[in-house]
Amino acid sequence: MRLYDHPASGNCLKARIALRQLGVPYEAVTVDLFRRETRAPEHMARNPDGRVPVLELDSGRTIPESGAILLYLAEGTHLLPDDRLERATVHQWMFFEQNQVESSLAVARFLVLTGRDEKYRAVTDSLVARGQGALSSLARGLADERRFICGDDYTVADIALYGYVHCAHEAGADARGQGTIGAWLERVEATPGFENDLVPFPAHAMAAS
Ligand SMILES: N[C@@H](CCC(=O)N[C@@H](CS)C(=O)NCC(=O)O)C(=O)O
Repeated sequence: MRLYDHPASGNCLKARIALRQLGVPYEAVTVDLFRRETRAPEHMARNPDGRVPVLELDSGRTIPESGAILLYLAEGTHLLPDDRLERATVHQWMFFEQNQVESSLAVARFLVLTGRDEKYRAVTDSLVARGQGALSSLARGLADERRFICGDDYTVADIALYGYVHCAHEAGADARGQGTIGAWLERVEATPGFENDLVPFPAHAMAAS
C-alpha cells in the first residue's frame, strides 16, 4: 500500500497510526500541501477533493478521507467491532470528529501555524470557540470515565479523534484541561505500537507577509 501523506498533517497522522498499529507495510509519499501539490492534476486523479491523506491499494484503487481510510484498514480487526450497534457508536464519534473537531480545530491550527490568524482574527476566534465546544462535548462523552470513547475497547474512533484533539493547543484551544480528555489521550498514547510522529509545519508554510 502507498499513503499519500504529509508529515505535519493531523489527518495523515490518523492513517499512519492505524497502519503502524495494524502492522500493515506501506510506503509514504509526501504531497507538499504547502506548495499546492495536493491540487496538481496527478493528485486530483487520486482524490477529486485534492487533499491528503489518500491510501492507494496495490490494485491502484485509491481511498481519500481519513475516516474512510481508518474504516477500510480496521475492517476485520480489533480496531472495529462486529456488532452493529457498537459499530454505530464508532461511526457516531467519527462523524462527530469530522463535523465538529476537524472542521474547527484543524482549520484554526492551520491559520495559527501559518501566521494567518491575525489577518483572519474573527474567523480564527470563531473556529477556536467552536472547537472548544466540540472538546466540551468530547469531555461529556468521556465523563463516565470509560477507557476509550466507545467503551472498554480502543477503536478507530479514538484514532480519528486523537488526530486534532492532542494538538488542540496549537490551534489555541485547551483539550488536556477539559475533564478526562487528558487521561484519555494518555491511554490512547499507551496502546501497543502507538507512535505520534507529527512534525512541525515547515518554514515555507508561513504566509508571505
Ligand atoms: N476530511 C478530510 C480532510 C483532509 C484535509 O483537509 N487535508 C489537508 C491536510 S490536513 C489537505 O490536504 N490540505 C491541502 C489542500 O487543501 O490543498 C480528511 O479527514 O481526510
